[in-house]
Amino acid sequence: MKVLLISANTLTTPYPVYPLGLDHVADAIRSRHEVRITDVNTLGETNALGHIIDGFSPDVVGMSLRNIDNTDQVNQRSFIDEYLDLAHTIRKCTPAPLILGGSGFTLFPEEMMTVLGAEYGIIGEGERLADLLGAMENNDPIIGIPGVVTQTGPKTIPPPLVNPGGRKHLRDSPHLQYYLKNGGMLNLQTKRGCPFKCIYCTYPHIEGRRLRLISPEAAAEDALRLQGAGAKYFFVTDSVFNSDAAHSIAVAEAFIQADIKIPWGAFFAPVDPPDGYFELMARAGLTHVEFGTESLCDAMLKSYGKPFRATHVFRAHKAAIDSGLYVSHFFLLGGPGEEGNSIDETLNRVEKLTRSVLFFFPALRIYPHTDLYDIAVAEGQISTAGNLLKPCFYESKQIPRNEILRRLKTHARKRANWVVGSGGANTANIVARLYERGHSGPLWEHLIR
Ligand code: B12
Repeated sequence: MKVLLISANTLTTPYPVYPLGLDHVADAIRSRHEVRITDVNTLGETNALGHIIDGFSPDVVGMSLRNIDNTDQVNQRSFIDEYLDLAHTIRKCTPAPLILGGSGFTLFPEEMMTVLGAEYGIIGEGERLADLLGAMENNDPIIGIPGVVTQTGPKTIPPPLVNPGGRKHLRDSPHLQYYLKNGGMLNLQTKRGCPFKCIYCTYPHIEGRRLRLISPEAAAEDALRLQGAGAKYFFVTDSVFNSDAAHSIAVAEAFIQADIKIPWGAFFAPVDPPDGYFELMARAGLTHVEFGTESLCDAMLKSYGKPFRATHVFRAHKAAIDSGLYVSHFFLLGGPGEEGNSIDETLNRVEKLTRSVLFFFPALRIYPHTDLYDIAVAEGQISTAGNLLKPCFYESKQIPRNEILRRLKTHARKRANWVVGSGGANTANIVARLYERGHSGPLWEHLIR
């Protein structure tokens, strides 16, 4: 079959993100089907998609829905209307069935099937498109294929694939060139899954709790592929890169062995690192450490279900800084139990995280399949009959959101390394201008004070 896969993501903050998921989907089906990937970021003229569809005549069209919104209560942005426009354009150009997938879709399959009126969707890993296409070709029953949903059938959450494997191809394409020109950043995955139990987080639902490791050699091969394609930087997209310290060490050693020369970054949990951990990472090319710290008040870390406490954060921070790495910390304020004192404790202790960038999100978005969802239902903040496609943010009973924001802004004043929210259109424009001038990578290191 001819399969057109479309990345629908137009968000360019904090920077344009290469649609890695579609490479994995394409890898899973390319031996039996003809696949083309198109990215809306590269569709300059109005009817460009029409021309692509006319020229290719796809038998099915897959739409990748990565972001539903920007999860930023301060500069809120939803992408549903854009997806609706895109789906209308596709429908005008071809009668081919529409198949939805992507992390955003996995969070809201029922809602997105209804809004976009697609024939099919795949919850979770899109490699299962191979099974759906096979059934379509053979006129076999669709209902019952793990992950595959239809308008009327059940929307059952599938078990994760046993062995996902790493990306195997990176074809030169207009969209690859777009990301190389706009920041030079590509990405790769070294494992799937997240074993942690953070109450607000969707990652275990999207990727499963059990870690499924990609071999360090395959990850290094993928990094070499990115390097060969001209990437100036890559991000390791694992939920938490050091959730399996031994595997992350083996990956770093494989990068050194493969002589990876480009810098990279990843998400880390600020837990006690093994001796020499960040030195090894730095030798393997790691330059940017993004710690999911969330709070510096132990009571809040406990409430969030985090697997570390503030003392661990300071030790992990020091280990990364001492290894010469750029360090950032992400904070989530206003969760269950947050009060004036816990906010002050976090904001005052943040000063100890020297030479870093601090990103603050002063509200937690409530997602289905999380403990925060159950807490919000029990507290009457949301109802199980409600629709969370339109973002709903948790409200602490002890401190109103505007008071959190006021305290945060008072502390953040004049500190260039304190960033509130993800930045709106203004940040996107600054980042775009820097990329035009030849800068590459995530760029937040320029804010370090
Ligand atoms: C890594 C990551 C980042 C990195 C990306 C770095 C980089 N250069 O790649 C950074 C930190 C930059 C980032 C930023 C943001 N992120 Co982010 N990110 C992730 C994360 C952890 C992994 C994404 C990933 O690459 N996975 C690996 C690939 C292989 O998987 P995948 O893309 O999901 O594809 C698989 C399936 O989804 C499916 N699939 C994908 N497409 C298709 C299409 C079809 C047709 C089919 C059938 C299947 C299919 O098959 C693929 C293979 O199995 C996810 C959470 C998660 N665990 O998934 C959040 C996530 C995607 N991010 C999210 C958000 C909100 C953001 C930001 C808006 C945050 C912000 N306010 O700044 C920005 C947006 C950036 C942008 N320009 O789009 C949300 C999106 C949900 C939502 N609320 O809309 C997620 C799901 C986290 C969450 N809160 O739940 N992110």
